[in-house]
Amino acid sequence: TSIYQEIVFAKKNKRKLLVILLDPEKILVSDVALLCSKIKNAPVTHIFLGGSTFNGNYLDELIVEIKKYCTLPILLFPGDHKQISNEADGILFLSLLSGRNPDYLIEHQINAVPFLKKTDLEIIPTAYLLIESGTITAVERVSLTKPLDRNNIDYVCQTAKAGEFMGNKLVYLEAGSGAKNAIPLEMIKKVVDEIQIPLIVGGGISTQEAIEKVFEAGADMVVIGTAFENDNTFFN
Ligand code: 1GP
Repeated sequence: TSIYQEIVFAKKNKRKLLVILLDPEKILVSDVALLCSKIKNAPVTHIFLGGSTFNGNYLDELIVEIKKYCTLPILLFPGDHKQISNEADGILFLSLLSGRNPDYLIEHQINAVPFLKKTDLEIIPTAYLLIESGTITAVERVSLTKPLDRNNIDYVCQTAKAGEFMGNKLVYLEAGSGAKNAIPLEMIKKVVDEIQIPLIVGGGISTQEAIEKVFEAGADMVVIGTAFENDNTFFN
């Protein structure tokens, strides 16, 4: 079975999925063994690997090293086509539907094709929606796009639904790494009612209680980056 089928299966069975986002820029290959021992003690189901500014150096080596210690599925979460490695299991093929920069809607995706054709990665088309979070986050800075208004839930729902109609398999509501304000729970509930496909929520989620609330609101996958980066014992 594919990683995506397992995500859909988990959604159907209301089994919540917890993702650790690792930013390759912040990890040394020599740190991986220890890092993986911490991940093993945590109720984590998937690893996302990527960042807005990573140049792709050592990505293969890093993934090979992670796979020595950890059997969780690794999905690339790339900022651009330089962050593609056949050592991973799959890739979120993101389209930044909240923004109006054609580079992040289609140009990077086109440029990724020659690289993707050399891999057997599972490709999961994902509608990626950046939501305003009280601070300017890396996604906004790097993509040169404005996030969606966090108070205009109807428009966010419409965008998510458009993403589904376009054939995306996942919707990712992103507040941005280290966001001051995470995605509003009310927004998560409304988007879940609107779409049939699984929903990923991330950005600025920094406590166990917050994770629980996001799951209760209906998210299928929750992504934790900064909280685990700052404290490797976060889940213990
Ligand atoms: C960012 O959604 C992820 O792309 C995770 O954000 O670093 O704030 O947990 P945090």
